[in-house]
Amino acid sequence: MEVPRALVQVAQRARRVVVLTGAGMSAESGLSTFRDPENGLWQRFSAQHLASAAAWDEDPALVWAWYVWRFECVGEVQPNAGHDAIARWSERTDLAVVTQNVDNLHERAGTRSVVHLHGSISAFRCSACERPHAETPVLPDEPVERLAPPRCATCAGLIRPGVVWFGETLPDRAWVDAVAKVSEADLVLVVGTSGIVYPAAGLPAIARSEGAVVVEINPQTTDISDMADLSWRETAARALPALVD
Ligand code: BJW
Ligand code: ZN
Repeated sequence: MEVPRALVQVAQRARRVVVLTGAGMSAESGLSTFRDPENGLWQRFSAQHLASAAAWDEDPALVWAWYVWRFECVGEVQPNAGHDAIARWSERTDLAVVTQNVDNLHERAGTRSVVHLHGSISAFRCSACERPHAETPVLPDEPVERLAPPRCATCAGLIRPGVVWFGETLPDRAWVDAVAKVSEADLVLVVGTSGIVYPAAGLPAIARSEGAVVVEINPQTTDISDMADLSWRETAARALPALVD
């Protein structure tokens, strides 16, 4: 595999690297992206009825069942060669991952510095008092359409997934960390995101305005492509090992 020469040079020289990842990063592990025209989650399920606070208020059992299924899917897959390559790179470079993904595949591959902009599918909390809920959800034998969410041991409020839905603000700490990291970076690699969802989609522009080189790795053209210094039309699991090793 031929790595673009300009990218080899900038990667060798970069002292601080940020890898900004989206659902395409985990596609080759077997997790669906959101907006793939054939198999994307939003082709098969309604974002409006599942990934918003209004959906939760209206039908928490529908939303809970869907996230329990997603939680189970994450447990069944493994980090791919792209996650592994980033983890190896992080051992020899000042590298941070800023991810929109709610899976834990970067951590399972061994990357230590991971900022989760949209929360985590395995972090549950009370929707009323916000206390974390450590118990793993009870998984049904087969996928079900509705499942009653558990109740908080302290206030009996409903337990919700610790993810960021449309219309909700990102966790303060994660957003502040992400802006700081891309502002200090020499190289920001944008891997497997459509660049549609804000404010995460604004990070590459912040990085460029602060002097970083922005390189996209994505088999498709995206909303980031025009502003990137370079777009490499490859998949994450093919491109990243070629770049890193
Ligand atoms: C591969 C590959 C391979 C495939 N290798 N690549 C108008 C303008 C600006 C903003 C807004 C607006 N109207 C509304 C908003 C706000 C809204 C927003 O941005 N909406 C847009 C859709 C327009 N944003 C929000 O609401 C955010 N909060 C916010 O703004 O707070 C302030 C506020 C508060 C109150 C009112 C208003 C504002 C929160 C956003 C939360 C997003 N949540 C989700 C669900 C998370 C939980 C869950 O997992 O269920 O996050 S939505 C979903 O999209 C998920 C993802 O993290 C996110 C981004 O998707 P991603 O990762 O880019 O995936 P895809 O599928 O889109 O793209 C995959 C890419 O991979 C593709 O390009 C493929 O080509 C590529 N690919 N195979 C490499 N092998
Ligand atoms: Zn509670």
